[in-house]
Amino acid sequence: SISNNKKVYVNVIPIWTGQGRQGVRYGPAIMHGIVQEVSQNPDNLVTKHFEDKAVNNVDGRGTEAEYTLHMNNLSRNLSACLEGLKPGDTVLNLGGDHSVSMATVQTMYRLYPDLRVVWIDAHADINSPETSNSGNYHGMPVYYFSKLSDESKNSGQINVKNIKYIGVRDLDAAEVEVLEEHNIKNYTNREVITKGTDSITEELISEMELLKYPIHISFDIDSVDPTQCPSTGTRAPDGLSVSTVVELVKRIKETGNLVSMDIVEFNPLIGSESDVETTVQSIRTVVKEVLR
Ligand code: EXY
Ligand code: MN
Ligand code: MN
Ligand code: MN
Repeated sequence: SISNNKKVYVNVIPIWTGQGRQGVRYGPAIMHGIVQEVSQNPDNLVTKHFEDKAVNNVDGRGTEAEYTLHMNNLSRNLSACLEGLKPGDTVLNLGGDHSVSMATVQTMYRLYPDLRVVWIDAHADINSPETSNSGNYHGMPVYYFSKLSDESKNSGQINVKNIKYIGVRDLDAAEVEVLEEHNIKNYTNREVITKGTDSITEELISEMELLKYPIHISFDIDSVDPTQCPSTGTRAPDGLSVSTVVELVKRIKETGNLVSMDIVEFNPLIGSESDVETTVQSIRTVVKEVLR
């Protein structure tokens, strides 16, 4: 490959208090190993390991005020790590559960107020503490970093018209209402297959002006079909194929505007050894495309 000086900022963030299952804290270290293994430019990786204690409330998730304060602190730490970020560099956040995006997205939004978000997930993660049945913060990040919440909770405040979903198929009733009320588009797996990834990305590009503005991809591995990513806490059948995700990442990268990406919800304590290996293989395939 052509050697270049574009950096990839890799943040290893073992957040696990956004949900109740043990094990998601071990995902980031394994994914970091994958990154090192597939990188063709290891010298250009700028890696930061966040300590378990620094990213998790010791007594569990805590109150809303405690959790959001915690995430806002993490966001400030992330901002400090990204001080040297230059055009053409990429940020790769390895979670942890999806509540980490309460921090990662607001961090990128402060750097790039025109940020667009492509949310690849089986879930919309747009519950508020009031609408959530589970109380789990990994089901709420989109609420916090969008204008649905107020700035006292999260300084992200992205307009929902700059957020689009891919692969969502497991929604709470309250979430269905929010998506309808705010007209937030979700491309189902069926639509992706029928129209093809090329035409989906063309739609994303024209509707969110992705050739002009910076893009963040948040990739929850439970968006992928459980046959290909079984080791995750909230599986949902009829998911995307890994090759669809790879194609999406590839096409979005071709805009030249992909600035950051999260990979979250890998839980190596879920499933058999072979399930974990299958999941690692799928994540490796996606990471290869990200780093290409
Ligand atoms: N909607 C459900 C909840 O709010 O608890 C399930 C959320 C699962 C979230 C996973 C990470 O994407
Ligand atoms: Mn999610
Ligand atoms: Mn999910
Ligand atoms: Mn729920």
